[in-house]
Amino acid sequence: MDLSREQLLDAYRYMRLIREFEERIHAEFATGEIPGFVHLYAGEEASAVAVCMNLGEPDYIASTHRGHGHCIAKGCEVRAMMKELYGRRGGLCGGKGGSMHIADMSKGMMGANGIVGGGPPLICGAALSAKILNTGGVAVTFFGDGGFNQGTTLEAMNLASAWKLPAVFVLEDNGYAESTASSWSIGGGDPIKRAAGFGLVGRAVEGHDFFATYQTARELIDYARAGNGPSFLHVKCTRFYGHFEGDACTYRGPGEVATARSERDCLKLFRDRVTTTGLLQLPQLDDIDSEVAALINSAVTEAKEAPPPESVALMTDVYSSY
Ligand SMILES: Cc1ncc(C[n+]2csc(CCOP(=O)(O)OP(=O)(O)O)c2C)c(N)n1
Ligand SMILES: [Mg+2]
Repeated sequence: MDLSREQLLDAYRYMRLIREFEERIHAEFATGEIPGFVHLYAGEEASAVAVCMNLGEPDYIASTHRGHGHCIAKGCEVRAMMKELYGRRGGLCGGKGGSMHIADMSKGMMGANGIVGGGPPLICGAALSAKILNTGGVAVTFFGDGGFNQGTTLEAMNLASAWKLPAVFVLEDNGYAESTASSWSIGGGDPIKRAAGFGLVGRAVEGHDFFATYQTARELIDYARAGNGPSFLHVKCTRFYGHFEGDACTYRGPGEVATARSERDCLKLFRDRVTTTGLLQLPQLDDIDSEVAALINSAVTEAKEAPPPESVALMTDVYSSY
């Protein structure tokens, strides 16, 4: 493991930031103040952070409807994200996009996406441009097990292979697409075999293990950066909340989430590993928890106090001029 202590602290800070963001949104959404639909990423933090810690300036990611974690991991500003969720002025997309349409091209974040399977075609464009312009960049798309069964994803994997693009396809398999179990819905059973059918190198990883996910993502991203073409990462993970806020979760087994929270919580496992090996000390991690809690608190207060977008904003960002 080539991570310095500073990088380990960063990894923990990002994962905690995502968790705190999501836990707070869970509580705030229940008050009715946040408009639209919200899908929480809590439980899956290690995937976004482990992948994005291997990315930098020239790299792009495309996300999903469950996109807060990807946005935070790629460096989107958290206060502006919070305003975006509340639909307020100063939001990352002017308060006009909301949870499912957060984007920040200046950070290489091509957008959360309300269209399941919308991300994979987008990264073919970003990866093609990186290849032609020789920027050294890599493009990564995250998608769920439901998104993995969309035609757009299969076409994008094929195109990336035919064009030998610096692209990485990250399947976040959290066990369900809405209420449909991925163990039932993925024809052929093994996602890696499907990706291999398109010529993609594939790896699988337990997504609650930050270290394994970081190392495996690193190999695949390095492979793309070196000009070897696209690859596929099957991240096995669990979401701690329902498909959307308000989901009664009747399709989940009794104790399923409680077991995941006690045995497969990426933050708990990270804390155990770095403290038992002496890489970091508990007070360092507790300090980060307090810093992050204060940041999220003030982000929520600011978002609630911010005014809505001005009415003239209705007419901006509608068309793009090239
Ligand atoms: C093209 C399209 N079809 C259907 C939907 C409705 N829909 C929204 S999320 C979702 C399930 C997605 O499941 P998955 O890809 O596993 O992601 P997860 O919610 O588990 O993160 C569906 C069917 C949609 N938004 N877009
Ligand atoms: Mg899913």
